[in-house]
Amino acid sequence: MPHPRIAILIPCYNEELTIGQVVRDFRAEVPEAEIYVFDNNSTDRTVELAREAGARVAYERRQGKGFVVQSMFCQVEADVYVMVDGDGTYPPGEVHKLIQPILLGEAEMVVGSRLMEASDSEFRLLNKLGNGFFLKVINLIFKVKLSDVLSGYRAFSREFVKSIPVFGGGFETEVELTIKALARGYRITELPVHLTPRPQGSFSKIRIVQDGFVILNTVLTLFRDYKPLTFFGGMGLFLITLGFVPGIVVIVEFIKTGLVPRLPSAVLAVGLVLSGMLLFVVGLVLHTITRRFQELEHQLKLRNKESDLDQVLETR
Ligand SMILES: Nc1nc2c(ncn2[C@@H]2O[C@H](COP(=O)(O)OP(=O)(O)OP(=O)(O)O)[C@@H](O)[C@H]2O)c(=O)[nH]1
Ligand SMILES: [Mg+2]
Repeated sequence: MPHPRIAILIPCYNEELTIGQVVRDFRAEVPEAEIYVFDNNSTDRTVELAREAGARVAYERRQGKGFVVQSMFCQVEADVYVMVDGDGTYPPGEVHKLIQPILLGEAEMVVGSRLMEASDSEFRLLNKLGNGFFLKVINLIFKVKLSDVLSGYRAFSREFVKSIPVFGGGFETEVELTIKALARGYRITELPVHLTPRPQGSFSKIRIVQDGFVILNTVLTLFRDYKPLTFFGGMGLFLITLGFVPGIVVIVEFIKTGLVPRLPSAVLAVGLVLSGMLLFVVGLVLHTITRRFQELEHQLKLRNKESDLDQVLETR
């Protein structure tokens, strides 16, 4: 890319204490970039200070970081996108490192990981525990080795931004981006960044328990949608195995005596095995449908790439 258009996207909700400095820092780091602050009904001076610092301000009325991400991805036109929090906790100096793999075409999403060995982040304990839990679950389900799935400091390629469907309205947006990227085979690169705490008087918008449950729900829903055979098949196998506990006794007795004296055990075993098989079949059917959709999506992607290329050639 000779002159890539870079957009810095900052979702903001009441960040008057830090937003001015964040905008100025990014302006200094990447003078050629367009900086967008997406305000979400802030009741303080966030908008005013962001404008003063030279950012373009856009508004989103639906409250929640995820809704903001949806409109940012939809409205902003650029070649490289950087998303960062407005709370000044992520280092602006690392932006070049984050953009580089996108410019080189080596990744579609680059995540500033706060938890890699090289990063020396100051984390609140509950955030760290929550992050660790979701990380383990996602790494296990998708067989990857990510180190941070909730980071808010990321760079994306245009292709990624314009093709990834995000629906989550709140703080689940980060896991959604990560899981959907994995499910679509996009390349994710993680680079270490140091997280610093919010300054005195600046308040976190995350409600640990409530948002934790929303994130958990999102992970489970996406697990069901993208890995249906593992999801339903796993539950099915569990029920079938459970059915064998009363079942074995009944079978052994039947072989020895030719009788089934423990009728309740026999009924329970049959019920469990049948339910398990049903779940397994549901998994199989959904797996086939998901695969077909993945193929379709792949073909659409190829078509889009071809027409983009045609456009480039025409404009030349
Ligand atoms: N537009 C918009 N931005 C939001 C909303 N909630 C949070 N944000 C922004 O999203 C970014 C991340 O929110 P934070 O509260 O910092 O969440 P966090 O980074 O997970 O937690 P801490 O940094 O530990 O407080 C910040 O820039 C917030 O201003 C919202 O409802 N709307
Ligand atoms: Mg933050």
